[in-house]
Amino acid sequence: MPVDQLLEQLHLGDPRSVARAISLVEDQAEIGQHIMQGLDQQRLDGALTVGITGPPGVGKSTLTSALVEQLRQREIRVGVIAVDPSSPLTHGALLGDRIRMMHHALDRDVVVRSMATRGRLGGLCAAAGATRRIMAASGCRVVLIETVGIGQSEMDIASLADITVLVLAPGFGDEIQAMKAGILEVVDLLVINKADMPGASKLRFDLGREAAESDRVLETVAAENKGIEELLAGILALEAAFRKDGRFRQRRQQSRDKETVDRCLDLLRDRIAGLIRNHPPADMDPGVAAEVLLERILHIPG
Ligand SMILES: Nc1nc2c(ncn2[C@@H]2O[C@H](COP(=O)(O)OP(=O)(O)O)[C@@H](O)[C@H]2O)c(=O)[nH]1
Ligand SMILES: [Mg+2]
Repeated sequence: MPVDQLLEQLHLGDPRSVARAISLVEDQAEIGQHIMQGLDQQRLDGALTVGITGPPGVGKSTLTSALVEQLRQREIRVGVIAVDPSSPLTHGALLGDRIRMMHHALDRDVVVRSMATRGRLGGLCAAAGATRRIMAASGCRVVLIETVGIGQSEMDIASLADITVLVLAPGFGDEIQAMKAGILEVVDLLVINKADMPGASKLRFDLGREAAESDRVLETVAAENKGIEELLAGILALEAAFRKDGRFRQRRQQSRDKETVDRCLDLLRDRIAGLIRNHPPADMDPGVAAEVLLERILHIPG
């Protein structure tokens, strides 16, 4: 299919064209760049990306699915990106996510994409960034990105998002001990899921006074759709506030810059590896070899 036609179908929301476009961009084909440049800028600006992160097992996928349900009730088209940073050997997690999204499988206004890190976080950020833009251009008003973990790398992926939601659950409080002070500085909303389980109020207490008193801490029972409407309302209220006070624009710029750096580093890594393969450095100290190579690479036109 010619790229113009693909773009036209994509902007009409055709699921297969969306999937095809994402694959072409992931393969870093030249056509991928044409696609990215042809995306409707207004739709990109208007769409909201929400990062949903937290330790495995707290209920992120269940919560994501419940949010999708809630959005669809409001007839809002939604994209979901499920990121699995584990090795390709544990595809079980990805599959689980897919199955949980199954009841949306026939809904053409729910666009789902899973991706694995393949050990390249920079590449992943770039891929997730491009994917959310394609989804947005296809008419998704909201794109949810589910990532596992609360480490720096997951926060990096989450930093792609306009709004970040950290999900915790009773029994998972230990994971955040190290960062509990100021946790609300890194995330926009904190969700205590599995509020039906004993320990939910203790978790809230453990998060400290700041968190306990904040209206940015919400409780949900994702498995029973409880608190989801309030969570969505909270997300949309934050979006409105951020758009008004300029933070939305500022974050978009930051995430674009970060994506650009990541993309550069990826390209550079490939090019350097190629150079070393073709012209193995003589018996040089790697530190010296790196200096020499970098000097050369920065002077060689692509
Ligand atoms: N009791 C209870 N269990 C839940 C809730 N939400 C999710 N779960 C269960 O927790 C387990 C992990 O959920 P999942 O969504 O896969 O977590 P993820 O690894 O964070 O994506 C599953 O067995 C869910 O059914 C909840 O609100 N309450
Ligand atoms: Mg999950």
